[in-house]
Amino acid sequence: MSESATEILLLSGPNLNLLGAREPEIYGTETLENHVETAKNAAARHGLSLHHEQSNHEGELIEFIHQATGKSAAIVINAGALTHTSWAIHDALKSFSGPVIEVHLSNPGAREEFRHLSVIAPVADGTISGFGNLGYELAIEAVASLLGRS
Ligand code: CA2
Repeated sequence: MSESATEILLLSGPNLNLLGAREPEIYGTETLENHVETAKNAAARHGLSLHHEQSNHEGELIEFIHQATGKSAAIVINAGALTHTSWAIHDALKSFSGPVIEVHLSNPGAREEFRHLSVIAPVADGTISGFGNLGYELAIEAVASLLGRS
């Protein structure tokens, strides 16, 4: 990554494109577009830009992570249910040299047992969970701080 990179890559995993339409009692009524807008506005306050990609395919998410090297200063990721299973995303994130922040709308630790394990957490600088839309803003604040831009 060039020292001057100011772009944050926001990655959204499987089913997050359905937000707003189903399960509002767990994930709220806001759409993924709303969360991206929140993150973009927070990034702009720190002179950072934000590029968003959503995919329902594990391999595609891995390609986006590979492409971030040399281009993005940091990655914010909500990997959806792949959070709990994808060692391939774990490995891809491990090879990215900038800050990585894991974000979740809900608090997986307070939900079903299978959501208690995150295989992303060991390769993230930190995790923000349970705050819905606010979590996206907090994740960008964390990135700005880690990049020395707060
Ligand atoms: O809380 C989060 O942000 C999650 O990453 C959301 C994932 C879930 O599998 C994780 O355990 C926690 C689910 C993605 C959204 O799934 C939807 C399914 C139906 C309707 C709307 C969203």
